[in-house]
Amino acid sequence: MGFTIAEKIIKAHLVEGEMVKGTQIALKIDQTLTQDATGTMAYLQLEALGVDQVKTEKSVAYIDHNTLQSGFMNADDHKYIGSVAKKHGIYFSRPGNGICHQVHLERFGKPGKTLIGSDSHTPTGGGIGMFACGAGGFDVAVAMAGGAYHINMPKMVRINLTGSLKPWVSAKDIILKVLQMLTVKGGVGKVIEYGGEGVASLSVPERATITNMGAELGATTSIFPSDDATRAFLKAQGREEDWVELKADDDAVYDETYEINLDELVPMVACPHSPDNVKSVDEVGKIKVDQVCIGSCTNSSLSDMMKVAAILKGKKVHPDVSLAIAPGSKQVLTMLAKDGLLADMIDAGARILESACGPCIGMGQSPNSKGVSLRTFNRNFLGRSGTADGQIYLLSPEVAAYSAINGVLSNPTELGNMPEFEMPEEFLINDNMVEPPAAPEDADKVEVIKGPNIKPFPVADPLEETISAPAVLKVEDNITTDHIMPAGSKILPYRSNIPHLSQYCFEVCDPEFPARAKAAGKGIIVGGSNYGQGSSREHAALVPLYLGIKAVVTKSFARIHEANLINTGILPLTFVNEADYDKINQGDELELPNVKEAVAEGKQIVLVNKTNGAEIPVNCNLGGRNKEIILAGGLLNYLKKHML
Ligand code: MIC
Ligand code: SF4
Repeated sequence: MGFTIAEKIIKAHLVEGEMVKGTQIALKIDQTLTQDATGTMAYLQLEALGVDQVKTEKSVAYIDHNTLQSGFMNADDHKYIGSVAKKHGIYFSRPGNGICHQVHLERFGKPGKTLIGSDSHTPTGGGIGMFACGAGGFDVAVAMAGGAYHINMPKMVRINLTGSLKPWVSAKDIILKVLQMLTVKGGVGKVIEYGGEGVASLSVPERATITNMGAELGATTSIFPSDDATRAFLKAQGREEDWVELKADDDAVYDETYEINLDELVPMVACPHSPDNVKSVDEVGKIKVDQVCIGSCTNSSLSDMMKVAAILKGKKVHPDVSLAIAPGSKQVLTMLAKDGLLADMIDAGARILESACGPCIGMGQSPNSKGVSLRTFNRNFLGRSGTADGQIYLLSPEVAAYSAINGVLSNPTELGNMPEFEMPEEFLINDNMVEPPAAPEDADKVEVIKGPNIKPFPVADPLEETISAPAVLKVEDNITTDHIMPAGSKILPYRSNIPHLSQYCFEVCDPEFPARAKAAGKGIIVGGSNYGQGSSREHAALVPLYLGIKAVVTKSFARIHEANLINTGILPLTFVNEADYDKINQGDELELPNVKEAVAEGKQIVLVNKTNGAEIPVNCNLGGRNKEIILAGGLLNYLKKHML
C-alpha cells in the first residue's frame, strides 16, 4: 500500500507511536515559527525550560501582529523577543519585514520538512510541501528545546483539482468552495491533501492561500505536492537547492476523496459571521460596501497584489469606500514599489498599510457602525474586526479590488480577458530585516530585556481528587478563541500580561464572566461542539486558568485549543451523549467525584449536577502523555519531572 504526501513526511519524522489513525504520534520538528502575540509567552516558556540553544534546524521569531505601538507595551515585547531570540539561536524577523506566514514561505520554508508555529495559519507552509501545523506556544517552545510534537495521527482527505481557473477566479475561490463543502468542522482530525492535474496550474503563493485557510476547516494541516512550480518558486527566491520532489504514491489510500472542477468555479464570498457561510458573489448580489481591506497571510503575495494593481490602475476608489491595502512582506512591498504598481494603487486612492496583520486582527481599520467590509482575510468571526456590528465578508483580492471601485460587491469576471500575471523569474532578495542569532559562544553576553508589561504566566496545581465547582458559563456551538480571549488593538498589547487580559475573557458572550468566575474562585465551563475553533492562542486557556477554571465540558473541541487546555492543566471533557448538554444550566453546582482516580485509571468519569441531581457520563480522551500532563497540572509541571 502506498503513502500520501503527508504520510511520507510523518513516516520520516516519526519518533513515537505508530501511524494508526486517531492514535497519538510524536514527530521530530525541523523548523518553528512564532509571532509576537503568542511569542512572548512561548519564549517565557522556553526560558522556563532552561534551554541554552534551540535544537531545531531553523527557528524564526516574527513581529507582525502587535505593530501598533500606542504605549510602551508592544515595543517592549519586541525588545524582549528580539533579545531572547538572539540569545537562544533564533532568527528575528523585525517589524516591517512582513507577516510570518508570507515571509516564512518566501525565505525559509522547505518541502518535506516539519514546521510548527504558534499561529493557527502555520499550515500556509503546506503550499510549499511542508507538513506544517499550528500549535500552542508551549508546544512550540518544547519543539525548540528539541522535544517532539504530539498529535493524533490524522485521517487523509484528498481533493482532486481538475481543469483550470477562469480569468479573475482565484485560489481564494477554491478554498471558499472547500469550506462550503466541508464546513468549519469538516477538517477536524484530518490532513487535506490536494492533487490532480489542476494542481500544476497553481503557483506556490496560490497553493499557500488554500493551505492557509485549511485552518478554517479545523484541519490538522493541508498540503500540496512539491513539483516544478515549487522548484520555480524556490529558484526565484534564490533557494533552488531547498527543493525536493514530493508526491503521493499512485496507490496511496485516502479516507475521503472530493473533486473540484476549476473550470466551473465562480467568485465566492464567505458571509458574516463564519468562514463557511459561503455563497457565490452573484448570489449575494450587489450589496453596498463601506470598506475594503486587502492583505493578511491569506492573500498578500506579489501575484495577488499585481492583480489588485491591474484592476485599480487608472481608476478611482468609490467615494463611499475606504480601501486599505497591506502587502504581505517587505519583499512584496519593495517589488511593488520598484515596478510602479504601488503608485497605481496609491493613485486610485488606496490607503497603504505596513506589511503586517493589521486589520485582520483588529489592529486598526475597524469598520463604521453596521459597516459592510469586504476583506481578503480568513476569519470573519463576530467582533474580530473591532466592532460588534461590522458585517465582514471574506473574498478574493480580485473581488475586493473590483468592488472597491464600484462601491458594491462586484463579480470581477465582468472585466473580461485577464492580462498574463507571471511570477517573476527572480524575486528581490534582501534579508536585512532578519537578525541572525548570536554565535553560541557569545550567547551569555546577550542581555534579555524584559519590560514591566511582561508578567509571569500562571501554572496549574496537580489534578484534584474531586472537583466541585459551579458552571460559571454555558456557551453554544462553534465558540472561537476570539470569543474566549478577544484580540484587537486595546487588548493585544497585553498578551504577556495574563492578569490584565483576564478582564476581557468571554467579553463578546458575557461581559460579567470574569467577575463571576473570580468571585466563584473555581469554575467549570460548559460548551457546544467545535469549542475553541480558530486561533492557536494559548491565552484562551491560560486566562481561564487564571480565573479558576478547572474543567471545560463540551460536545467536542477544536484540536489546538484542546491541546492548549491540556498543556495549561485544565481538564477537557466531552459529553458521552450530546443531549446531556441540556442537563446543565449556567450557575448549577457541579461535581466530578474521584476524577483524579478515574483519569489515572481510564475509568468512566461521571459529572454530577448537584442542582438538579443529573448524573452525566463524560469522556476524557487523554492518550498516555496527555493523561500524565493533566495529572501533573499542565505541561510545565510534567516537564519538570520528565525533561528538565
Ligand atoms: C489569528 O489569526 O487569530 C491570530 C491572531 O493570528 C492567532 C494567533 C493569536 O491569537 O495570536 C492564530 O491564528 O493563531
Ligand atoms: Fe495575522 Fe490575520 Fe494571518 Fe492571523 S490570520 S497570522 S492575524 S494575518
